This record gives sequence, C-alpha cells and structure tokens, in this order.
Amino acid sequence: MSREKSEAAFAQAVKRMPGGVNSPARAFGAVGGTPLVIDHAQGAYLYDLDGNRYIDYIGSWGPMILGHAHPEVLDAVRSAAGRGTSFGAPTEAETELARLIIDAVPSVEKVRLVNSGTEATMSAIRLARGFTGRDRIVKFAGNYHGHVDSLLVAAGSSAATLAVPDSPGVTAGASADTLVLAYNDPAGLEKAFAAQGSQIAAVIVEPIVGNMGCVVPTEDFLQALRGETAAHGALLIYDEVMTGFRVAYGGAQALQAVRPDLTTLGKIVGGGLPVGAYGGRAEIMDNVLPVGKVFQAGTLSGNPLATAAGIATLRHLRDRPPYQQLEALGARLEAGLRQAALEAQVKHSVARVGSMLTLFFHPQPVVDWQTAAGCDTQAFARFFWKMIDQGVYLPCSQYEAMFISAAHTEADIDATVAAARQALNAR
Ligand code: HOZ
Repeated sequence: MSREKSEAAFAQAVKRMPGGVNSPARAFGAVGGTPLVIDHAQGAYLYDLDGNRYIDYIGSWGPMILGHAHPEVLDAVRSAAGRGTSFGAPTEAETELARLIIDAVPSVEKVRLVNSGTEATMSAIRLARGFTGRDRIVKFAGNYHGHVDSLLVAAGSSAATLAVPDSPGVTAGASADTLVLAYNDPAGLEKAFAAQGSQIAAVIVEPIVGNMGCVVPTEDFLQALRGETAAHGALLIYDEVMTGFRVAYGGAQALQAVRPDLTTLGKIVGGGLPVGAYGGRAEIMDNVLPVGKVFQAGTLSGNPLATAAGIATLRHLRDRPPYQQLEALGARLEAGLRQAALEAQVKHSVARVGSMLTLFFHPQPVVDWQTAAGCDTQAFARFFWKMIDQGVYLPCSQYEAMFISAAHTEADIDATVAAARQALNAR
C-alpha cells in the first residue's frame, strides 16, 4: 500500500502549520508515522491521496453517524448555500434546530447554538458560575471538555494522548477554581462536597466517557453526581458533545435515570459542520444575554449551512432511527474483537455503549484515568498501523473511542475483525 502522496502532502503541511495539522488529535503523535492526507470520504469509507480506501472508525471524531457525504445532508447544505451563507440575523432554521434538540434531549427546555463543543462547555461553565454566584468547578481526570482554559486540567483526548493534560499557557488563576476528582468514585465526590460544597458552581462530566477511550459510569457514581449537586445547590453539567444523538437520540441522559441541569452538545448536532449547543432548564438558560446578564455571543452562531446540516441529520435520526442497527453492529464488532484478542492471547478489555467502543490494551476493565493510564500504548500503536495496512482506520490513540456509522455494514465489521485477528496475532 503506497502512501507516497500523503507523505509528500504532509511534508508541505508541516512547513506551514504547527505539526502539519489544525488539531493535534490528527497528528498521529501516539502512534508515530505520517498522518494520511484525506482526499474524500463516502459512506463508511475514507480515501487518501494515494487512492487507498479505509473503513473509517473515526467518523470525524463523532459527527458522521449517518456516514460521510450523506445525500440528505449534502442536499440541505447545497440548498442553504444557495440562499446565502451568513446573515448575522435570526433565521427560522435556528428555531427548527433548537426545537429538534429540545424535543430530543430530556432535560433541555431552552438552548443556545454556538460553533463548537469547546464553545458550548466554555459557555455552560460561565453560565453555571453566573447562575449560582460561585466560582468552583468539579471535573474528572481523563474527561475532556474541549480546550477551555479552566477545564484543560487532567484532560483526556489529545491532552492525554500527547501527555500535556495540563497545558502551558493556562494560568494558575484560570485553573485555580477547578477541582479534579476521579471518575466513578462516589466517595471522592461526597468528600469534596462535604469540604467545599457551598463554593461549587457546577460539576461537569462526560456521562459516558469517550475521551479516555470509552468508559462506562457506574449507577452509584451517576446517583452521587445528581444527589451531591442537588443537595449543595450546584449545577450538574452533562457534556454530551460525543454522546448526544450518538448513544441514543436523546443522548446518554435518555439511557440514564439522571437529569442534568445543563447539557453541552456538538459533533452530530452539526451533521459534520461546525455546531455546538448548550441548553437546560429555562430558568437557568434565561440568565444568558440578552434576557439575563451572562455574556456569550458569536458572529457565526446558528450559521445557515451548519444549521441545515444539523437539521437534516437530526430529522433523519428522529424519523429513521438507526440505533438498533448501530447496537447490532457494535455488538458484532465487540464480540469479534474480544474473540480475536483472546485467540491471540492479548491482555485486553473492551468497553462499548451502542456505536462507541474501545479495545483497551489492558487486562482489566478501564473505569477511570488511573486504569486508563496503565494501558499498553505501544501495543496499541503497533495494532493501529497493522490495521491501517489492512485498510482499517482506527482513532489514532488508545484514548479515543471508535465510532460506527449507519453506513457501516456487517461485511465492514467482519472485515475489520478479520484484520484485527491478523494484526493481534502478528505482534
Ligand atoms: N474531541 C475530539 C475527540 N476527543 C478530538 C478532536 C480534535 O480535538 O480534533
């Protein structure tokens, strides 16, 4: 498999952009080698500049649940573009995307559209602080909430992958009010609230983690999140940038008994274009300017093209839900990977919720950052490249989840498992 054209194009990129990329998650930092430069994508497949085809399990890091270049999404974007690309004034389409989100996500009564998941979490944190009049924020080690200063502490995703969980440039002041606790540790949470409960504005959490690989919360942890925040007058923020419209149409909260106060969204809600959103109880959301005093703004927020892609994607997911099909494909992939790892005698564990999945190179289930950090990341890197060589494009880090789309077929899954069997046996 030649990758000459990718290599030449990336050499040009490196001269002009830091690391050759516009987001470090793409830089192959954890697996080594040169990133593939993508020419186009269709359905479940990516095609690089050399014409190689890959079964794609990144899905643009989550948004492409319908598969790439879905005709309904493309038609919606083309039609919106013909009417103008940005107005800086209200449109009916914004209200329609807001309606779709509110109808889908159980705890959301009002919503504000922004341009990315990072903007959504940054804004939700500011709103929580403004609403409660408190400063402290609780986050969990290995959870990632975008590159917001106050949340870029013990962060997952690229921060964990590239070993900069606490970034230079984040001032001590910006993170001084951030309290980092262990995921899935109700006792730790109770202790923190017992000591500092009256100062805590909010707890922000990935209700199913995707950013240290897929990590599933325990029922006790979820109950403690809701119980402790409610008892101390703090808000509970569910970061559903990854899980929203992914694990269920209504997100993780539709699968769990817990209802958060605020929810952040991104990825699928924009159908592959840049959209984020934050929403929650009207009583809280009405503290945002211009009704309330918490400032948050954006020239391209609710942009017509992005909104059109989001509406087309959510309508499809609502009217022809693929979630049973995704569950079946996910279960097939999980069973196949487990079997392949067992046969190859690879120490492993697998975590999955619907179409989000991680094969951890760790003998025990990964429940928090401490266990995640014990994964054999070198073994992962070798596995990654052996999969690439067989035409399977996995997330290029042990600490990212695989995403399956509705465009994947059983044949794609079976080909992936066959490739994994070979890759794991060839170590
Ligand atoms: N938030 C994405 C999944 N961890 C990473 C995408 C990126 O940072 O480029």
